[in-house]
Amino acid sequence: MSLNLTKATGTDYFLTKELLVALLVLLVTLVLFILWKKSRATKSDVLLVGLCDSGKTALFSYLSFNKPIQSFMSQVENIAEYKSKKSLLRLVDIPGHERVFPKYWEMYKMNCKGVMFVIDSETVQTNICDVAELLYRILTDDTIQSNKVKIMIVCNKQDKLMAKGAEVIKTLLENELDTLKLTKMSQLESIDGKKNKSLLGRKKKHFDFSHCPMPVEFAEIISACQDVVLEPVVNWLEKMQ
Ligand SMILES: Nc1nc2c(ncn2[C@@H]2O[C@H](COP(=O)(O)OP(=O)(O)O)[C@@H](O)[C@H]2O)c(=O)[nH]1
Ligand SMILES: [Mg+2]
Repeated sequence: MSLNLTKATGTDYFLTKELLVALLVLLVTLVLFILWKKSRATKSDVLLVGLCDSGKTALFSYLSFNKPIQSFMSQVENIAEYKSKKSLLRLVDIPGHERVFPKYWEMYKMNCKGVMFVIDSETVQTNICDVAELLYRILTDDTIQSNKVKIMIVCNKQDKLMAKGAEVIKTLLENELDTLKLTKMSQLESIDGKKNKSLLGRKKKHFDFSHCPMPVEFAEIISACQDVVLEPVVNWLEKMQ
């Protein structure tokens, strides 16, 4: 009798221990999930990046104040709140000058939810190397990739006579990014002698934006002159949560 009791108590003890472990695992998962949700929810910045003169400040001022603000050679960031239907965002216009860009990029990328990559559609073909180099840096950034930050390639200045459309710009960029990808891969290989994984897209395939781990969209806009057209960008911001 007393032996049976001991056995029963032992099994109970074992079951209770298992239950406790399961509860503990559940609790830790729950805490981690809440922390993860919270960290995603607190990311609220949408960064405007691009070469100088692409129209970042013009776009920033129309989105924030519905009118142009005086644009000097921006050396510091412009910040304003943006209320979308789903969330309160913060727009940050990052200076494009290569001397100051890295400092602001490092400062704001951690809290970033979306990137608007602004392009001057008129001069894009002549500046394709610089445009692609900057875009490559953003698309291959560890933080941007692991947080699956949404990217919008904003083809600005569509009112200009010689402006290229989004489809043409997409092809130009895919070709240039593919060349860059191969160059960077061979540079990495020559440094450590190993066959490296591609940092952008798929290793043996021509680069295509659909190979990126984050969603990349294109839009055509006009952010200065009489007929400002911002609808695609506004719709993209509205979807952000
Ligand atoms: N025609 C035209 N000019 C634009 C457009 N967007 C910006 N600009 C002009 O391009 C110049 C550079 O714009 P800015 O916003 O200062 O560029 P940022 O250096 O990227 O901030 C300014 O003279 C703007 O008025 C556009 O959509 N169409
Ligand atoms: Mg500016």
